[in-house]
Amino acid sequence: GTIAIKNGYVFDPLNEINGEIMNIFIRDGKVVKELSAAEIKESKIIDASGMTVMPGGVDSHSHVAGPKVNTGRMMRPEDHYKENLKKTSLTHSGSGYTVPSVYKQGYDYAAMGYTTVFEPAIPPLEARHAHEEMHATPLLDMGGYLVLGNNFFLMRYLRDGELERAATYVAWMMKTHKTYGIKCVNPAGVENWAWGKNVSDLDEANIHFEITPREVIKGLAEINERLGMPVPLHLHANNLGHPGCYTITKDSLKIPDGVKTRQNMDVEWAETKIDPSRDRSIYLAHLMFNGFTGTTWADCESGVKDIADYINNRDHVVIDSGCTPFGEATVMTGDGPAIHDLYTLTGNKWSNTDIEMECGSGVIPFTYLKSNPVHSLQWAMGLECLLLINDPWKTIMTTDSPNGGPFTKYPEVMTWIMSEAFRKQTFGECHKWANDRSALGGVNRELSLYDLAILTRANPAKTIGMAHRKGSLGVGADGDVTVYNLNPQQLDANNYEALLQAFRKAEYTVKGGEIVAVKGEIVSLPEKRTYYSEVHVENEREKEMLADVKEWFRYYTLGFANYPTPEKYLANPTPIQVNCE
Ligand code: MFN
Ligand code: ZN
Ligand code: ZN
Repeated sequence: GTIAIKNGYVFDPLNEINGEIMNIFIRDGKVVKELSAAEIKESKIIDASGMTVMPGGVDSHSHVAGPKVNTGRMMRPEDHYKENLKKTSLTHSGSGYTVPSVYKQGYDYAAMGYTTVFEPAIPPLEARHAHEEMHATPLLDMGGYLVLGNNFFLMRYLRDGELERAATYVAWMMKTHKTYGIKCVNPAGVENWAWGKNVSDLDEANIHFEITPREVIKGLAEINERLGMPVPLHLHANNLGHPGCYTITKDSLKIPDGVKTRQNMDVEWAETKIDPSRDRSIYLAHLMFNGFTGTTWADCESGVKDIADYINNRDHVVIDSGCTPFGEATVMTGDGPAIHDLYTLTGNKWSNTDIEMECGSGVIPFTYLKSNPVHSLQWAMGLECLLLINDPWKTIMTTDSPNGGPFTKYPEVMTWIMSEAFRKQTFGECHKWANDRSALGGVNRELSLYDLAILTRANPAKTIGMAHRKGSLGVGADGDVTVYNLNPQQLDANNYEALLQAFRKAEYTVKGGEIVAVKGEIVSLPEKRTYYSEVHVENEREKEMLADVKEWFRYYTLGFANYPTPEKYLANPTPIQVNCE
């Protein structure tokens, strides 16, 4: 079919289109230059005059699938009462506020204009579960990063200096678990947590494996480029959520400085003006949670300015913010000890899991309060992450959903970064530490719709190597489009209610050329895709590596044959061919 989105103000940063009035044409799911007069007659037409048009939203870090997400759903019945959704003739019923059910999360994202979401932490042994939940999440094109920073094989290979074998192992793991990129969570520390310990320094060797966080980060960053991966190494740094953690964060970012990026995918690139390939060697997740100075919660301050200065002066880092809008959250992470810390602080019910030979995780409910000094500071720090880094192509807007708050709070975050008046309003309502202990109060920067399109579409897509089809309205891109009922000519940052309203419910969400949501209501449910990296390495290398893996696989409680995730677990499996050097 065909569709024409007419006369909207278009914001498409990958094509340097900044609010021009244009028509967007889509045929068979892809953006095309034009449609014939006959095709136009048959087309669906969206009249977007007076409205804002952007590529569909892309979320490069949101916890939406897999065992820890499901644990969050199971351990919080109270979360289900808060919001529930009645079944319609088209849509499934659903419930959940901070951790919605799979159906609801698909509808909620689409209602806000998002079409693509990547799950940031898939444990290899549980990849099937993660894929089943991605498969069941309607409307969203998805993919996930594989948790590898505390993997027995990798820690052993890296410690023994066997970089090539480690790279071959990672390539095999990507294919085997149908995942898209490399994730590293609290490197070397989660292994120690199996023994009730952690690591607190980049050069502290963990027990048994005797490998340091620095060695793991360096090894994985090098492997990432050697393999030609779509995504930079995706790092959840050590000491997360500890006062004083900003120094280890900054030092971690220095490790891959100088590792040359080599993204080598076999894809058809959509037309873009800006080079759509990734140019960063490290993606630091949820900077806010890693940006505290001080020694205790009583003396902590924001260290985001210091990290932002470093990032402003270097070109190899991209971050997502992990903003914390106030309210309820469910904190979930592969970083088990970080959850234990929050348990000792709050006494809330919590869960912790060890995934044999591979990784771990934890989950705990958490509420960010405007009356709380630290939570107010955290709110300010999340916004600092997006406003103190000068180049928007180095930042991505997230709440690390549901860690800082659920993704349905994005409209608030979008409005805070666009409106100083809205920030002032919140400063007035929250604890004074937000102002006293961060630099946010002195920031008068207000992002434009063009900047916003970078932070929520173009840059997440470019960063994770999806700009060949996402985050762009260039010819050949996927026909994913958001139309917001917002007239850029009449945009008034002081009228933040209008911004909030426009962002909460997109006027139209178009996915693959089909209208899927109108004013927040789901109107169709086209098929979705799952992307993963099929990394090609030499057969002989793989054989040799597998002989070793099979030998050690005796220690798994699972048979080797039951380890892989077959393609049938994926919705429209879409391998990205990746060529190792
Ligand atoms: C991400 O995985 C991911 O997430 C993330 O909540 C995570 O009391 C895992 O509640 C956190 N302390 C305080 O609020 C401040 C200290 C307190 C004190 O101890 O003294 N200070 C005051 O009360 C100030 C009093 C003066 C004043 O100014 O009012 C705690 C509390 C907290 C702190 C709580 N920390 C946790 C933060 C959340 C989530 C970390 C990590 C999180 C982990 N990825 O005159 C006057 O004005 C009086 C002034 C007052 C006075 O001095 O008395 C997954 O992949
Ligand atoms: Zn994380
Ligand atoms: Zn996260």
